[in-house]
Amino acid sequence: MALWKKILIGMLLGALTGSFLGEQAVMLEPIGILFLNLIKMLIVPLVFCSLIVGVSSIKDGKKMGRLGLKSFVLYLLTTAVAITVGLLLASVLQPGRGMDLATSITAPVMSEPQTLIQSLLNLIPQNPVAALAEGNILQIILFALALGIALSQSGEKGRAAITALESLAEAMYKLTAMVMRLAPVGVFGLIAWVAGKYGFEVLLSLGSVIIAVYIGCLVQVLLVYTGIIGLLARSNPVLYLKAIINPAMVAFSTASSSGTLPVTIRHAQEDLGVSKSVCGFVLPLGATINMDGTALYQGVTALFIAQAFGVSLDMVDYFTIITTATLASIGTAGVPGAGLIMLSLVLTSVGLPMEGLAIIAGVDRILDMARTSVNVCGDMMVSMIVAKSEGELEAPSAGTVI
Ligand code: DAS
Repeated sequence: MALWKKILIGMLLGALTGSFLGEQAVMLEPIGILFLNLIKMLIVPLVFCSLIVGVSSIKDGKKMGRLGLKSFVLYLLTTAVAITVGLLLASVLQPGRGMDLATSITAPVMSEPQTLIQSLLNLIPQNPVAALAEGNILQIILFALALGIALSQSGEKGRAAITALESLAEAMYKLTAMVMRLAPVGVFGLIAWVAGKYGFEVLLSLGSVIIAVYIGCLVQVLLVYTGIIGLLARSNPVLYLKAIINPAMVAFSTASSSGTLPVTIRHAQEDLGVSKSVCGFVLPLGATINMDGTALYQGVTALFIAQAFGVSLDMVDYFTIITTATLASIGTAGVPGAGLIMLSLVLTSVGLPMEGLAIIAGVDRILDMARTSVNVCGDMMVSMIVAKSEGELEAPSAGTVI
C-alpha cells in the first residue's frame, strides 16, 4: 500500500482514537514526539549537505556560471514571491482564526524582538561549528552557501570534498525516506494526541489550511508562472500549462521532486522545447534547491500556527519568515515530507511553538502533494526562461528557436 494511504489511515485512526480517549490520548504523545524528534534529527545534516551539493553543482565555465546565476536569481525571486503569496493568503483567509490553542499550549516566552540590522548581522555565524551544534539554521544555511561556492572553485580537492558530501546528502535523503516510513505511526500518535488534547474540531479546522495552501498553489502556477512566461519568454502560457500536466501529476502522487525529475526533463525538452544542456543543468539543480510550493506552504502554515496560538507577528517576523523560508527552501530535499522538516526551522526562527508542527503533520502529506507539484512546475518555468535567454528554446512543433 502506498505510504500516503498509510499516513491517511494513521491520521484517521489517530483522530478517532484521540476523540474517543479525550485527555487520556496524551499517553500516545510519546509516539508523536518520537516521530517529531526523528524529524528534527535530520534538519542540520540534511540542510548542510543538500545545500553545499546544490550550490556547488553550479559548474565552472562562463556558460555554466551564466546559467547558474540566471537560475539562482529566478529561483530566489519566485520563491520569495511564493512565500509572499502564502503570507498574503493566510492573512486574508485567517485559517487559524478562533482556534485559540494558546489556552491549551503555553506559547513560548517570546524573546526580545531583534531589530532588522541585528537579524541580518546574526545571519553570519561567528563559529560555524557552534551554529551546527546549536542547530542555528539560518547561520548554517549561510555558511553552507559560502562553503559550497568555495568548494566549487577549489579544483580537484574541492571536487573530492563535494563528492563526499554528495554521498552524505544521498544518505540523508535515504534517512529522510526511512523516517517518513514511520510517518503513519508517528502521525497516528500526533493526531491522537492533538485530537484528544484540542478536540476533534481542531482537525476539522485544518481543512482551512489545506484550502489556503491549495489556493496558493493554484495562484502561483496559474498567475505567477504564466505571467512570468508571458513577460520574459514572450511565449504562449498555454504551451507551458499543457507541458506541466504530466510532471505535475507525477509530482502530486509521489510528493517527490527528485522522483519526478526524469518526467520533468522529458516534458521540458519535448513539450517546451528547452535544449538538453539547459535541461540538464537547471532541472536537477531546481529539484534540489528550488521549492516555491514548499515556501508558499511554510508561509501559510507559519501564519496559521501564529493565529491558532494567538501569537502576534510584527514586520521583522514577516521578513524573517520570508528570508528563512526562501533560504530554507534551498535546503529542502526533493523527497516526501522534507518541507515539514524545514517548517520546524521557520517556526523556530520566529519563536512559534513547535506543537504547531504536530497539528500540521497530520495533514502534511495532503499539503506535500500540492506543494511538490508547484516545485516541479516552478523548475520547468525557470528552465523555459533560461533557455529563452540563451537562445536555446525551440518551438516544440517547428523545431526552430523562438
Ligand atoms: N516533497 C518535497 C519535494 O519533493 C517538497 C516538500 O516536502 O516540501 O519537493
